[in-house]
Amino acid sequence: MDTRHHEGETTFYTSCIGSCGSGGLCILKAHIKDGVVTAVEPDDRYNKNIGREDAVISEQDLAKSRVQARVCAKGIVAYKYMYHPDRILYPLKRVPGTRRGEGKYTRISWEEALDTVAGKMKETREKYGPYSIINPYFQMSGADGLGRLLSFWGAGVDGWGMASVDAIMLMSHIAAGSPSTERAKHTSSSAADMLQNSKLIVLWGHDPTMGSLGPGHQFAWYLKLARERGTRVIIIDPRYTVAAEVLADQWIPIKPGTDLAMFLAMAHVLLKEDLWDKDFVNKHVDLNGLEKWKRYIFGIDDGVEKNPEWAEKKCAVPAETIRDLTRLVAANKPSWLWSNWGVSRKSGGEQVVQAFIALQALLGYWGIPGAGPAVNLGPTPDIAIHVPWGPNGSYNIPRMYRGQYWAQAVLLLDKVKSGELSPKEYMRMVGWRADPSLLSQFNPKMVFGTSYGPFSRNFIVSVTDSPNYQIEALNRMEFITLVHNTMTPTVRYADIILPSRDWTWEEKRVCRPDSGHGFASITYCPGVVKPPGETKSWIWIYLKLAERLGISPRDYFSYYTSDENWENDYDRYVKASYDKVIEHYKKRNIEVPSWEEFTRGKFINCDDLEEKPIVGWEDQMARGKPFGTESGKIEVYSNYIGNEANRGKGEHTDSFGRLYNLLPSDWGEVPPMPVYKTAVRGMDDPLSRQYPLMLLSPHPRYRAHSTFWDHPWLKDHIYRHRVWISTSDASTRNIKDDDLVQVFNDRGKVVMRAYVTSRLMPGNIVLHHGGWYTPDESGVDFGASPSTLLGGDFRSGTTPFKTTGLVQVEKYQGES
Ligand SMILES: Nc1nc2c(c(=O)[nH]1)N[C@H]1C(S)=C(S)[C@@H](COP(=O)(O)OP(=O)(O)OC[C@H]3O[C@@H](n4cnc5c(=O)[nH]c(N)nc54)[C@H](O)[C@@H]3O)O[C@H]1N2
Ligand SMILES: Nc1nc2c(c(=O)[nH]1)N[C@H]1C(S)=C(S)[C@@H](COP(=O)(O)OP(=O)(O)OC[C@H]3O[C@@H](n4cnc5c(=O)[nH]c(N)nc54)[C@H](O)[C@@H]3O)O[C@H]1N2
Ligand SMILES: [Mo]
Repeated sequence: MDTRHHEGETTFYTSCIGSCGSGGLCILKAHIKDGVVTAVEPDDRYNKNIGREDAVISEQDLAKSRVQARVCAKGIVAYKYMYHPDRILYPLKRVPGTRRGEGKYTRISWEEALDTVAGKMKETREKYGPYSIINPYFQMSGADGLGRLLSFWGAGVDGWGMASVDAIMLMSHIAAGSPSTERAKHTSSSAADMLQNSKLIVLWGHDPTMGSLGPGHQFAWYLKLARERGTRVIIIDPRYTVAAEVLADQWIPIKPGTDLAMFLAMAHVLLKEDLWDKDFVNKHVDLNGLEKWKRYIFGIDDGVEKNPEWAEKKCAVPAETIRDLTRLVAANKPSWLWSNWGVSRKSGGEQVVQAFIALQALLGYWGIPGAGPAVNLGPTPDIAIHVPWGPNGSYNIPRMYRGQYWAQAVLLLDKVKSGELSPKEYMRMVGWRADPSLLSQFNPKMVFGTSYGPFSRNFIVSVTDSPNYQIEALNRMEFITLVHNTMTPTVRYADIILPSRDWTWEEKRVCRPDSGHGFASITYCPGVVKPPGETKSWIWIYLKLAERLGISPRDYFSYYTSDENWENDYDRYVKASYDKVIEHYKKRNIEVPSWEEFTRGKFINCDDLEEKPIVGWEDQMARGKPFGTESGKIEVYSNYIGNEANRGKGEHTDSFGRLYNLLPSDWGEVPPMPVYKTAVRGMDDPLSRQYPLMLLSPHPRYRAHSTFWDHPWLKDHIYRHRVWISTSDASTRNIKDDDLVQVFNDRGKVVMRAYVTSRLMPGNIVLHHGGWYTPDESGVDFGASPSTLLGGDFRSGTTPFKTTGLVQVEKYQGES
C-alpha cells in the first residue's frame, strides 16, 4: 500500500459480520483516522505478503485452516455503507397525515421515541390482551433483545422457523434424532476433511465461489486444490453457475424442486444393483422403516418403480446419468456428498432432506472421514460465547405462526371470525405451532419487528410471501416500530424508527462464526468506529424500553450499573463472553490468548486447536450410542410423523422430551417417509399452463440478501439486477438482452431488464433474492423483488421458505 496517502492512520483487525452466513468469519484489516474508516485490506495474519498461499503451505497447514480468511467484495466495501446518505441517524417519527410507505419522517428525540413506543406497547396490551404485539417473520430470542424484554413484561408473540435450513433442521431431529441444539455433535471440519480424504465430490445446488458456506472463498479454494490433486467434482444445478464453470468436471442440470426424484432413483440403483452398505444399514438404520420405503421405491403397492427412467421424466436428468453417478459414488469410497440448503428451501423440502439422509445411510457415508457430515447444516464449533444477561422473565413467548406466513396469520383471522375458515384449517395453513387454545386470544394490533442483534430484517422483501399481502397486514396494525440502520422498503412502513449501529464496525463484540466449512475461529470486533448521529447499541435501546415498562434495567441486563457507567458495563459484558471461551478451552487443557492479547488482535483458529479434522456422529459411530430417535436408529420412515395420534398436539416433543422446534401442530401433507409429490406451484402444477416458467430466487453475489442493494460501490456496472431468461424462452417471446420485461403471476408483477443467457435450463427464470420492492401506484414492483411473485403453499404450514414459483414473462409495453 502506498503509505503517503495513509498518514496519521492506524490499523486494526475486525471480522465482517454480514448476514451472508459467514457471521464473522472473514477478516478485515482496516485503516482508521479520527474514528472514520479510510481503507480496508484483506487478511494478512497468515502467510504475510504471499500472493499464492498454496505454494507455501503444508498439508498440516491446510488441515488446520492456517490460511487467510479472505473477505469478499461485499466485505471490502461494507464500511462505505456506514456513511451512506440514507443511513438512519436519529429516532424518526412518520410525518402525521402521511401514508405508511411514503417514507416521510421527522427527527425526534430518544426520549420521545422511547416514550411513544413504550406507551403504545402498554396501550395495546391493555386494549387487546397479551397476544396483540407481533413480530413479523421470526427469531425473537428469549435470551436477549426484545424477546427477553417481553419475557419480563408478559406479552407478545413470535413466528417460528429459520429462513435457511428449516427442512434440514427438522429432518435432522425427525430422522436422525439430533435437534438443532445438538448441531455441534454432527459438525465436521468439512473443507480440510474433504480435501484430504474424499475420492469424489458431488454438490447439489451449491456455488461456493460466493458467500454460501464458503465465505471468503476458502471452500471454493479447497475444492480447487482437491481438483488439482485429481479428485473429480460434479455439480447439479439448474443454472450453469460460476462454480459449475470453474470448479467442476461435470455439470448436471436438473429441473428445480425435483432432486427428490433423483435421490429416489439413486436409492433404487443402490438397492437393485446390490451396491448398498449392509453392515452400516443393519447396524444403524431402522429396518422396519426401510422396508416400507423399499416397497415404495420398488412400486410394490403403486405399481410404479422409482427407477432412473421414472426419475428422468420428473427431473430431466437422463436415466443413464443417474445410473452412472450412483455407481460412481458407491465405488469411490468415500464420496463427499452435499445437498445444499436452497435445494430443500421449497415445498416438500423435508422429503428431499430425508431422502438424502437415507441415501447416505445406504452408502454408509455417516461419520467417516471424507464423506461430509451427512446432515448438511454446516459446521458449528461447540463453543458458546453467549453469556446470559441474567435470569429470564417468566413469560414464554408463544411461537404461533410460521414466520413466512405472518401476514396470512393476520389476514386469515377475519375468515376465522366470520366462520368462513375453521380454526383447524386456519392453523394448518399458517403452520400454527402454539397451544391451539391460544388462537381465540390472538389479536394482532401492533408490530414490533426484530431479529437478532441490531437487525430488524427487511421482511417485506425477504419473507417469501408477496409484499402485496404483507402491506395489507401491516396496514391493519395500529402501530409499527422497527429498529434499523437504513431506509429499506420495510422500514418505510414504521411509525417510529429506532436507529441502531453497525455490528461490524461500531459495536464491540466477540465473534464466533457458526458455519463456514471448517475455518472456525473466534475473533474480536473492537467497535472503534465512531457511531454516527444518535445511533445506539441495540442492548441500550431495549434496556431503555424495559425501564419504561417498569422492568428494572439491572434485571434486564445484569451487567448494567448506571447510565454514566454504560460503556464500562458493556465492556464487562463483552469480556465475559471471552471468559467463556477461555473456560471452554481450559477444560481441555488448551491455552488461548489472554483477553489483553485477544483485544489487541490475536485470534483463535479453532481448527488449529483440534488434533485432527472433526468428523461428526462420533457418539453413534465410535462409541456405539443409539441415535436420538424413537427407534434409536436412523429413521427413513419417521415413527413420530407416522403416528396420526401425534397430529394437532400444539407443541411437539420427542420421546426424550425435546421440542420438535420446526414441527407445526398439524404438519399437513408431510408424509412419514420421502415419497415424490408434484410440488405446489412447481413445474408440473396445472397452474403452469397459465404461468409456464419456473422462477428461481437464489442468493445474490453482490448483496447479503437485500443488504447493500443501494450500496454505491456494488450496483450499476458492478451488479445489474436482471431477470435471467434462457435464449430459447427469450426468442419465443421476442425478448432481447437488456429489453424491459414484465414478470407476473396471480400474486403480483415486477418490471425489469432481461439478461438473455444460455447459463440456465429453459423453462426457468432467475430473479436474485433481495431486490428492493419499489411499487408504483398500482403495486407493480420496479425494484423487482422475487417475493412479489412468491408465497402461498398452504398444503402444509410446514413448508420451508418457498423460494420458487410459477410466472409468465413478456415484453413490457408501458413506460419505463
Ligand atoms: N453473497 C451472498 N452469500 C450468501 C447470502 C447472500 O445473500 N449473498 N446468503 C447467506 C445465507 S443466509 C444463506 S441461507 C445461504 C444460502 O445458500 P444456498 O442455499 O446455497 O442458496 P441459493 O443461492 O438459494 O441456492 C444455491 C444454488 O442452488 C441452485 N438451486 C436452486 N434450486 C435448486 C434445486 O431445486 N435443485 C438443485 N440441485 N439446485 C437448485 C441455485 O441455482 C443456486 O445456484 O447463502 C449465504 N451466503
Ligand atoms: N425469494 C427468496 N427469499 C428469501 C430467500 C431466498 O433464497 N429467496 N432466502 C431466505 C434466507 S435463507 C434468509 S437468511 C432471509 C434473510 O432475510 P433478512 O434477514 O431480512 O435479510 P437482510 O436483507 O440481510 O436484512 C437484514 C437487514 O438488517 C440490516 N443490517 C445489516 N447489517 C446491519 C448492522 O450491522 N446493523 C444494523 N442495525 N442493521 C443491519 C440491513 O440493512 C437489512 O435491512 O431471506 C430469506 N428470503
Ligand atoms: Mo439464510
